[in-house]
Order: sequence, then structure tokens, then C-alpha cells
Amino acid sequence: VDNMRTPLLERESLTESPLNKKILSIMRTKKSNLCLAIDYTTVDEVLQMVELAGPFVLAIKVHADAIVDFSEEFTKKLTTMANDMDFIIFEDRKFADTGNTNLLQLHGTQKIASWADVVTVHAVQGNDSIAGVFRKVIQDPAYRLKGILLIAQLSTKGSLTSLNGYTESAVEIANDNRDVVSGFITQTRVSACSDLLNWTPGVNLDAKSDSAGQQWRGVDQAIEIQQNDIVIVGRGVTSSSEPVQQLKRYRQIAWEALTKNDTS
Ligand code: 5FU
Repeated sequence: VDNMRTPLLERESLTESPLNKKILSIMRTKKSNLCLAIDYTTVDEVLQMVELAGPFVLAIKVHADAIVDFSEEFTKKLTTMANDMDFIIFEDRKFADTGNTNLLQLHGTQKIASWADVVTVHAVQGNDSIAGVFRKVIQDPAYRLKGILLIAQLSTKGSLTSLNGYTESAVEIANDNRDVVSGFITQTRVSACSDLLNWTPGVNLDAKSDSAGQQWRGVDQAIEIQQNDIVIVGRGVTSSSEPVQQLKRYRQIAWEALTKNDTS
């Protein structure tokens, strides 16, 4: 398989996105292209896992609206831990509405723009509901938010993102808004552009699917064959009785797969 990826060091120096510069720098320093998806439902459980995972991960992904006792105190602790342990905070909100509503939700009860470094955004609502709104927030130093990941492909069985032209249209939105879009959520690398990072969920080394539409594949498939940059792993770690062992395992396998042909 040809390596479509530019060496990491070169990407880091070439990128004009401060967020991607930071991501690529953390990746190289921590030797980690692992994002942990923590889908626990209480603040205590989430923070305990962050404490364990912090040293091994590039990013921590949460679903703030799934945490039943979510509070501003939680996000204060999370941002402190992210600063101390050097990881990116990723809120997987999947914004998918009119630009005005997207903006209201960014600043709503959870104040996502204030604590998340990066959020996911569906491409389905179209360029004008995405670009201006997120640009305004990202350019405002009052907020922590520094970029968005466009969902080019979902990992779920039967996902409509595989309909003709959908993924290509998402890539077009990214190309037109390079100062806002930091990369993609995808299954197979969708852009050779070195300045756009390809993050991939649906990764598990020990299981193929849950009973609710998720499809998992291994790290070699995700990184070497499908040429993604960053793996997003959830239950492979969070449902394990030995999470630290699993964190080390996923981090090592994913890093080796990413840097195999990397000369930097
Ligand atoms: F955009 C997507 C997607 O296409 N598939 C996903 O699985 C997001 N996800 C998220 O990644 C999902 O919401 C979970 O938070 C996480 C995967 O966790 P798992 O436990 O490895 O299935």
C-alpha cells in the first residue's frame, strides 16, 4: 500500500492551522495517535478514566450530553487535566442544524465552545450553515474551540454517508474552509491534503460489532490500509477490566502502524 501521508514533522511545519500544529506536536512528543472515546455517564467515572489515560493519548473524546451530572466544574477539571497532561479535548456533538442553531448550541447549557478544542460537525446542513458560524467562534480568543472535524463517513452499518457524492461534498466543504476545518471523521482517508487530519472511529482489536449498528475493524486496517492518521477507540479500552493495559496496547499498535513508512 502506498503511503499517502506526508511525514509528520513536515506536516507539523507546513500546517497553517494552530490546532493541527498542536495536534501533530503532541502526537510526536507522546508517540500517540490514539484518541480515547470515554462514553461513561458520570463525571467521576469520566475523570477517573481521563486520569489513567492522559499520559497515553493524543485526545480525549466525550459526549457531554451523555454525562448525567455534567457541570461547569467538570469542564474546569477536564481543561486543567488537558493542559497538564497535554491532550486535546474533543466533544463529539455532531452539529447538524441551521447556522443560527449551531451557534446557540455551541454557547448553550454546556458552553461547548469554552472548553472543547475541537467538535464534530455533520456536512449535511451545507456550507453556509457551517463555515461562518464556526469561523466566528474559532477566531474569537475568548473561546477554547480551535477547529471542527467534518463527518465524511460514519462507521455505522448502512450509514447514508455512503450515498453517491456525500463524502466528496464533505471534502469540498473542508477544502473551501481550511481555516475552520481541521480534518475529518471517516473510515477511509478522504483527502491527501497533508493539512487535514483523518480521524477514524470503529476500531476494536477484539470485537467486530455491537448490537446497535457499530462496525469495528483492527488498527492495521484503519491506519495502514485505509490510511487514517488517528484512531478513535472507545469500548476496546473503556469496557476492559484492564484499561491501562489496553491503552498501552492500542497506542503502541496504532503508532507503529502510522510511523512505519515515516522518515521524519
Ligand atoms: F462519527 C462517529 C462514527 O462514525 N462512529 C463512531 O463510533 C463517531 N463515533 C463515536 O466514536 C461514537 O459515538 C463513540 O463515542 C466512539 C466509538 O466508540 P466504540 O466504543 O469504540 O464504539
